[in-house]
Amino acid sequence: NNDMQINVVDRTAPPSLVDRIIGVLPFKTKVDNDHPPEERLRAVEQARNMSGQVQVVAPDMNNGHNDPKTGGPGEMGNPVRIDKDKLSKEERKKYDDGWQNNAFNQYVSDMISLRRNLADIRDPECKKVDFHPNLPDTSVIIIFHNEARSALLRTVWSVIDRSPPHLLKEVILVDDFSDKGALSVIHLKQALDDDIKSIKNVRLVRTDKREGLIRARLKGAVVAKGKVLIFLDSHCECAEGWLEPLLDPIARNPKVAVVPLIEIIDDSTFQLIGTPIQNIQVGGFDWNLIFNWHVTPEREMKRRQKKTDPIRSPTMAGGLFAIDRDWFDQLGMYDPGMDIWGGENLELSFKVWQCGGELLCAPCSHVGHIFRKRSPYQWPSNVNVVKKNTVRLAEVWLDDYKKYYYERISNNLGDYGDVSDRIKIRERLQCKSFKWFLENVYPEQFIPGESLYFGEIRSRAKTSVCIDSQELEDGDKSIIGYPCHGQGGNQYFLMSKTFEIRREEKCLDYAGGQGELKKPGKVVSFSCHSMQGNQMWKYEDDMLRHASGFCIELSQGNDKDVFMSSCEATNQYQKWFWKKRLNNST
Ligand code: LR7
Ligand code: MN
Repeated sequence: NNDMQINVVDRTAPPSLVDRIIGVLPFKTKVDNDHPPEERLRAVEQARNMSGQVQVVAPDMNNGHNDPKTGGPGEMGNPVRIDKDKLSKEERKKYDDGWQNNAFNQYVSDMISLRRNLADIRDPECKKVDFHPNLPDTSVIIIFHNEARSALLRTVWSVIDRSPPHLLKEVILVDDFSDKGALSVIHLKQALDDDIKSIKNVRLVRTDKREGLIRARLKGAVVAKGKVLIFLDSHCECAEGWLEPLLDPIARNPKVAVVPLIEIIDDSTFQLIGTPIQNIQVGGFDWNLIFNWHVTPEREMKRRQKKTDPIRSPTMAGGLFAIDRDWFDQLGMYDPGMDIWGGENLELSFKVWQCGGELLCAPCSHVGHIFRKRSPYQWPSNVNVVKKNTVRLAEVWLDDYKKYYYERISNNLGDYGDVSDRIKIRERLQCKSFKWFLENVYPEQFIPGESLYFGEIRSRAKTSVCIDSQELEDGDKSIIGYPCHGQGGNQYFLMSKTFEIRREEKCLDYAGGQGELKKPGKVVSFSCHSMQGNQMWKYEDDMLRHASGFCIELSQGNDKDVFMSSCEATNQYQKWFWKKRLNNST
């Protein structure tokens, strides 16, 4: 009795796909927009299982993308777009709660198959790589606190479905004391226990109290049996071929930590697109000791022979990496004095390099991660844990360079506990200095004390006016003239060795030089990209000359406008005082 059909429509797909008939369901259902997502999802799953005899029809099953081949929302990493205004009242509540609880679109996550297919996003060259014949086996450790069940299980399934079984010793889930709402301990425990019962080699351990991600990972590490440990966040998806490229460098040298190419899973649509191999970025950090990305330096591109060769990276983001278990152990694993979140990524990065290892990015290993715009879970209210963790790592690994961080927290270190055990590890392993690390691993790093000029930049024509990089309320990032206040902040600039005019991670940038040569443009304060170009300046004869040949000029008519114009050595409005650094002492 094939009297009814399931209609699956994708409103964003080209019309030719919309009415494509895949089959007819042998039962009476019409599933459309007004049905709850579970029902819609089930219908599609059914349709999928019956391929051949099943018809997929048309209503927009999730107001989203359905892959015409497989019928499921989000298949192949396609986006799922929800028009939330079209949801029923109850659905709308679920949708809003999902965002509220997770800081990502749980409603969409719940619609997508736990085992969705992803496109093979590897570079074709990756399929030709000969991996080491004896790759070590691995324990994959996934820690979570109040994670959405669908996101967590999709992480687990992506590991299981896309890892060669002989290389995957086990998956260890560490529940860091989940305690919230639908994920109450009991609920999640029961659900998860059921969820994983049938999955071979998945183990679940739980902390007895909220430990934070650092100690949660330690808990997983000590019970792990694999030769290599791989850590993942609980909202990831491993793509085709992700595992071998992470293990290969470790098979050749156990003293390396290897990170995959971290792909963005869109927090709203769950779209996952691959990064082209030539656009890989490596990790750095700023002097607030915050991890950041930057372009792979030219010297590193040249050092490698093939585009599939691992790339040296000064630091790692922290959540996704592989490391030899014994070596991780020798390195003292993580600092168990670090709480909740933060700092552990740089601590591990620095000690890997300083203690004789290497940190590599494997260009053929792609793992998606849901990047969130805020943290959805509870943080301690009485202590700044990120600062505490960061001071701990600065004390142990940064030598004199810790002063740059301390200046940025007003030398107020707070109570960071005892780090003497961690210092002993550094001594025992005879690790190299932070200076060595900066010179050899991260020579691009901006070092404030090695800047050429520093402090306020004061007009000579109007000596009470300084260049100021305050960001105006309308989002205008142009620099302006402003009464000199002597307080540093927006008026404190440094010229780096590479001729940037910097304020922390922002650089003076002028983009109008090429092309419209005659047109005076605004100078903006823009994220430093360390590629010189529009961020390269010269300070000579009191003039601030841009790489384009134009100079910074203060308006004669008012004290606020600052713009670029043709350099004239006689023009006082182009003359500025800036202090030269005489030695490396500040
Ligand atoms: O108390 C907690 N207990 C936990 O178990 C807090 C968190 N967690 C879990 C959490 O469920 C998640 O699985 O720890 C994992 C990481 O927490 P997130 O997802 O809130 O962190 P993040 O992705 O925002 O932050 C990045 O930096 C962190 C610094 O401590 C960790 O190293 C994260 O693992 C790391 N994530 C990544 O590197 C993914 C790529 C992001 C980038 C850049
Ligand atoms: Mn994360």
